[in-house]
Amino acid sequence: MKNLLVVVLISFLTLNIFAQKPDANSTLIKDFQDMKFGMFIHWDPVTLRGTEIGWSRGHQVEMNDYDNLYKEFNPVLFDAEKWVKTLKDAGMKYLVFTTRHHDGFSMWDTKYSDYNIMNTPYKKDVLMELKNACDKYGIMFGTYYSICDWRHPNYPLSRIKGVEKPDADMDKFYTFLKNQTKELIETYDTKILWFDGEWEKPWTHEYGQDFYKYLKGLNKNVLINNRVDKGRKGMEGVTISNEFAGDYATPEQRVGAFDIDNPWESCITICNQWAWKPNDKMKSLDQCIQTLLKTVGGGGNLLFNVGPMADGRMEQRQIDRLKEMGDWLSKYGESVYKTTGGPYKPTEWISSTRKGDKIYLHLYRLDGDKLKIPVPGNAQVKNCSVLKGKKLKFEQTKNELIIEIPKEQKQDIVTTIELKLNSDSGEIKPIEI
Ligand code: FHN
Repeated sequence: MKNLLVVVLISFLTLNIFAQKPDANSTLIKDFQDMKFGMFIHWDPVTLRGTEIGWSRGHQVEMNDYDNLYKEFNPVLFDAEKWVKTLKDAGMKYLVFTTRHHDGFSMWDTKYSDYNIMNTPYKKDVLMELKNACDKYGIMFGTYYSICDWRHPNYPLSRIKGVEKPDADMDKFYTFLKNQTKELIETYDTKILWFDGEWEKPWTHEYGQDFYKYLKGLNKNVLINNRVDKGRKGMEGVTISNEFAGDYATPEQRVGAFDIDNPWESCITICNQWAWKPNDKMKSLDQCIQTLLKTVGGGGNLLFNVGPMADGRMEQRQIDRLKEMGDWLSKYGESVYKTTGGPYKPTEWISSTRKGDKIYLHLYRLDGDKLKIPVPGNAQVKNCSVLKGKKLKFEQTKNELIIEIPKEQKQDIVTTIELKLNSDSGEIKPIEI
């Protein structure tokens, strides 16, 4: 009898999670996947020191110094519309902004902590300004929110040797998390809750499941990543089983593994550090474009991170790099937006996307002028051309598709080839090259 009760309880809990998960085919998830490309922004008073947000507290920056930076924080050159225009010019479709990172500083006018942006010399609600700018320019507004809080007295861990919190109370801390995220949903109408900092011991699978249910109860259409619970497989980002809550997987600082059946989004930095760092190394345009195309080719979204400076500006070199990406997308974006990954799985030198009766090949390197790849399943290629360019000669044998790409037809950074088929590309099973 007892075993039967346990089985019934586990089934109920699992079904309960399913009950809140948006149906994989719902427009919510599909619309998010169709956007393909978003901007991640890591920004708070730590930019005054140019060290890593959260992690440098009590390490590269002495704890009390870190915790008092907000008294100096005055980003007078912050302009939310400029940031959102930079996002749009990059061809990005959504924003995820760090509202509170592991250091516990809240970048909005929250009622639940005085340690917030309104108590800085700047005294303005940057989150509301960003939300309004996103609404004005048709950009989906999303918010990053850290579960762990190394400063908060009720969160048991500080991550600083010798700094203990004997009176920490995790249940009280969970109430704090629920109150703040309720503000993000009800006052700022966030469409995405991008959780992080779930990996430490104090946060449990029970909290994660309850939190997901609570948030979906506030708004069933808010997208919640898999870091709300404990099911994320490290930096690979995949969810280890359906028992764990979360609407999509979150590979970090890497292009995620090919998966066109489950939603996922790679979060990757344009430089090395998440928050602004002086003279940080920035990715080349080739690296940026290939990162985007290989992510999309694998079935994922790319959340590409910038770290604005303490005065409120984004670095001009980062703005310029993002504009270069946007210029490429304005010309060849049909091979990215609203596509599905594959059918050819990404390799180091080629990736692909598909939409309707078309397959797009993104070719990064080709020795010689003949591209030889397996045939696209049972589909017959009817036409082959450089996207926005000239027709290409091709031959389709029983097992091979051979495309001639004369040197003068090759494009900078990546050569995008459009294959027009005699059938729907969606029917083709994934192909290893
Ligand atoms: O510790 C954070 C890190 O600072 C950054 O926010 C990334 C973004 O996904 N997440 C954590 C590291 O996995």
